[in-house]
Amino acid sequence: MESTRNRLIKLLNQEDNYISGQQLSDHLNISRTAVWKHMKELEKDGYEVEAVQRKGYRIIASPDKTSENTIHWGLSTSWIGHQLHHYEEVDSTQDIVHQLAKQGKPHGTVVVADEQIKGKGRMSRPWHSPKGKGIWMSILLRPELSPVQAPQITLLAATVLAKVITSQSQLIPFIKWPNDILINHKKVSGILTEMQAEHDQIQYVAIGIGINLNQSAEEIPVDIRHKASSLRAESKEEWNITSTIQEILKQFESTYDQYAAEGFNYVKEIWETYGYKIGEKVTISTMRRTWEATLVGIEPDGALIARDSEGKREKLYSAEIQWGEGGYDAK
Ligand code: BTX
Repeated sequence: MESTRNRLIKLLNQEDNYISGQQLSDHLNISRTAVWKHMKELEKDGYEVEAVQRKGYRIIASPDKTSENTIHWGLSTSWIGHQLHHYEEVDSTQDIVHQLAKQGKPHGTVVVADEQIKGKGRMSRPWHSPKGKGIWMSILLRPELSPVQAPQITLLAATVLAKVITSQSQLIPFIKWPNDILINHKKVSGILTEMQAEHDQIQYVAIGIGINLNQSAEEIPVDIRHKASSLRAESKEEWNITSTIQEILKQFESTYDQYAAEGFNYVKEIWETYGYKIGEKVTISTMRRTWEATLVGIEPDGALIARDSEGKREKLYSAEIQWGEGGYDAK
């Protein structure tokens, strides 16, 4: 059910059309006083509402700050992000989404924060998440999949981010297996997937997405500057956080629906077109040996497939890959 606030925003935002207080109260089925209170709230959120006598009201400027309202407004999805929780500051959006999942919140619930104090990467590594500089977001999914298929969702999320970056800029993103997004060999985004499963059934999956949007090169911490960047540093353009979140949610929903209908091959094909060093030679070191291989693609269980010089294919799960010259090697 759409909130009164959202319906109010939509009514006020009809191009060139003013709408009277009475019409708003009739449409929304609330009193004139309630309409007025909502208007005040909108102004607090940063909307500018123009009031013209005998004509009515309309929105002339919407805020550039991120909030539940600004994300909702103009979000044309059917199941993702309808339940949306925005925070100015959290330890980690993953912690919050786990709590919400345990409270029974639905498939498609989204948590967004302006800043994370304890943003986390894989294997408890830290994820730098400075205030207002990027997208720090978690999505709750309740897929009907077996736990072994969970890596497919991570791969899917990476294709979504690559598609959004491609559609919004001239940048050329690559997905470094399994789930880093690189631009010019530097990481601009990471994905953390955490899963709760029982009796061979996924209860829920929490997909954490971090994207560096507007840090300048100097704002990237010194210790990772050689291997990390932001979309702004690479594109030389400012990125709008709210509209990029909307774009990701829209693209996520359509990719997920298509995947649910067609299966993993749909994701595999897109992933491989963006795959970093796919079709190229790299050096691989496993516990047993070090060898030269050509990267071929991905498997339904999330493994990376490599082919050795004799044409023998091998599945890699957590091999150390030396990505080669100009490549991304650091952890
Ligand atoms: P990862 O383990 O692949 O990457 C973590 C590593 O990346 C760190 O050890 C560091 O070297 C480097 N790093 C740290 N911060 C950044 C950054 N901002 N940009 C580029 N490189 C960085 C990747 O883990 C998964 C990251 C998921 C982050 C999201 S944000 C929303 C959600 N909440 C949360 O706590 N985590 C996820």
